[in-house]
Amino acid sequence: MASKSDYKASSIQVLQGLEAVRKRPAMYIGSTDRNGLHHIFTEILDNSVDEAIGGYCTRIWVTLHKDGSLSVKDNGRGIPIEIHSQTKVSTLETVMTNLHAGGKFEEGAYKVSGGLHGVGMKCTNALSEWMITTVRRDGGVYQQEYKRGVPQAPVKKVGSIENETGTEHRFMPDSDIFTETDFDFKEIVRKCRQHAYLTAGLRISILDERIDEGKEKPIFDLYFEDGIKSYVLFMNIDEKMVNEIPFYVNKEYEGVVVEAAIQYTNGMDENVKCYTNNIINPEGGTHLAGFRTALTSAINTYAQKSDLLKGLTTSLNGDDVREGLTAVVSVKVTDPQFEGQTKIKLNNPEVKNAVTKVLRDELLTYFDEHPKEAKSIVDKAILSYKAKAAAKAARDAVIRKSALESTTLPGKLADCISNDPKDCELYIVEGDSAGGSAKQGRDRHTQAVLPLRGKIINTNKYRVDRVLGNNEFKDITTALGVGIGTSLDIGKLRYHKIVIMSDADVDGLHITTLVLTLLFRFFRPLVEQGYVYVAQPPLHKVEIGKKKYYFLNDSEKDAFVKKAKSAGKTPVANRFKGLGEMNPDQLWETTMNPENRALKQVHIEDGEEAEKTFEMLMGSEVPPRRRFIQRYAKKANLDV
Ligand code: 0RA
Repeated sequence: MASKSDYKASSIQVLQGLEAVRKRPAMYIGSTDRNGLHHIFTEILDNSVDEAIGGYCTRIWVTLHKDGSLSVKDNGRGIPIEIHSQTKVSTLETVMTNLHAGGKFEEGAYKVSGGLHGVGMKCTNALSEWMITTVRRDGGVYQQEYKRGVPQAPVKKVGSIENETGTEHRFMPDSDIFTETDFDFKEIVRKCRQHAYLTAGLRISILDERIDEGKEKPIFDLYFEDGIKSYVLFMNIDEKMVNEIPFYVNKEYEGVVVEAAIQYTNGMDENVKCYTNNIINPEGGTHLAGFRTALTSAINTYAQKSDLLKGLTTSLNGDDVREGLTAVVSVKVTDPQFEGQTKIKLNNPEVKNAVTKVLRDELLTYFDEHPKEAKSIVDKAILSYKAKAAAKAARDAVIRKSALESTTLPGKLADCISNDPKDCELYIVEGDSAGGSAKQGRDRHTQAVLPLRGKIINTNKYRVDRVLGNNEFKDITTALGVGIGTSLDIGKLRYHKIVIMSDADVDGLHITTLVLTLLFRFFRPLVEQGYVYVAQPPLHKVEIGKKKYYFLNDSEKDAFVKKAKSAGKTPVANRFKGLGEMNPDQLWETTMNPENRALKQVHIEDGEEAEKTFEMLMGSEVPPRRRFIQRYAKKANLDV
């Protein structure tokens, strides 16, 4: 037994540890909202799942009690209760209060705790108003009770039991800590379901006792005899299968346990989920890399050996073998390393090798033993290969035939005199009448004008061949002179300023967006390198006698009018309806003259944001687009 002074010394350590957790709970469990609340359940569940992964536990019971507490019970070995050599108190107390004790207990095999905020049972204990842990082992029932993490007495034996072992935790989340203390049954089921799929043979039962008397209490029994093989079948439940019999492997290689299940659908989508120690890695990592290498290599090897690649000029590539692929890759690693703060990508280099090795060998065996499935999988990949090759050939042919071949400048382009691109500007102008004004009003030496007559194509909505056939697209492409696609050469750009000029109303904004979308999709380097601008035509004209003043917005105009009136003048204000309303001189003065004009340079601050904005504006989803245009139309300001 521990001496009195030992017990005291350890209690001080416990208090210090608890204080840290209770003072800054978010640092340990992420947040103190609904997510944090469910996180302290996860910490407890994960420990029982670890016991199951180790092969010592087959059942877990989760109960949501009427009083608001939650319990997790397992039939594992039971947390050891004997006195810990370093801390001089029970091992149970040591792990529940996380006294810093190294050694045996810490050396668990494949710990789930490699995930985000893997902080252990101590945190759940510290953040619970009360917690009771019961251990059944060695013929006895042992118990310890805690309040806000503080043990109320040493572990004591409360009964005897034969032939039963396991651990049971029951805890009441502390309402001083959490903004919400009601557990969500669905969320609990979701977390348990994932573990059940990933731990073949483990049965997790969930009971909600909070339901009123007389009503049926929900019970959930999660059990998947075939683990991730069941998971893959479940993911494909509504699909047509290419290989009815899924591929499945579960093997250890140099300390890494590799488990994978694969089944192809006849669709196009790829759906691969990766896990490390039962934690999902949304961005994959070394296990995904190994998996892809093995899959491509094994399929090519088998296809070659079976003489299935006749007529193909190269081997099948990664894209080909991943079309229609549904797979789960789950690895167990003793010391998982993740990339970045969020730990969503696995980094252990040895895992790639292990996954490649195990999967390559086992896939080849599977192919040999299931020639029918193997041929279907290879045929599917070949189909993808051929479809891609055909699409590329067609695209190349169209590109060559259209934009790139025609070098004669479009007839409606009024080019400038200068040949030095640095000095030259191309005004892309909406509509014929505005185009006419711009042609007359411009500085012919440096300013070229391309009026757009027809409707400019929405390049986000149509396939490349349609876009390339569009006359307005061809005109812009030839005028720019840089070519497109892989042959785009920015050195050939004929104008260093490309200015989109359209009306400051909703239609004008729409046209501007269409042109920007086109430039963004087909001439992105021009946008990235700052060659693209949007002109800012004025909205208002104010005349005082013979003098004319122009304003970009309402507030500037109003202020001017007010001031002029207070000086006894009689200003006459007019709103421009469109560019076409201005005569050539006015257009030059207000919008094209480098001395007066306000040009807006188009920036890609964040490529992805820009892409999303274009998607939204130009994609086929109408309501968000309408909202965006309505919201921003007044500002007439598309600063991407
Ligand atoms: C380490 C060693 C042993 C049991 C456990 C951990 C254990 C921990 C938890 C947490 C929840 N349920 C658990 N079940 C088991 C025992 C080692 C032995 O008996 O030799």
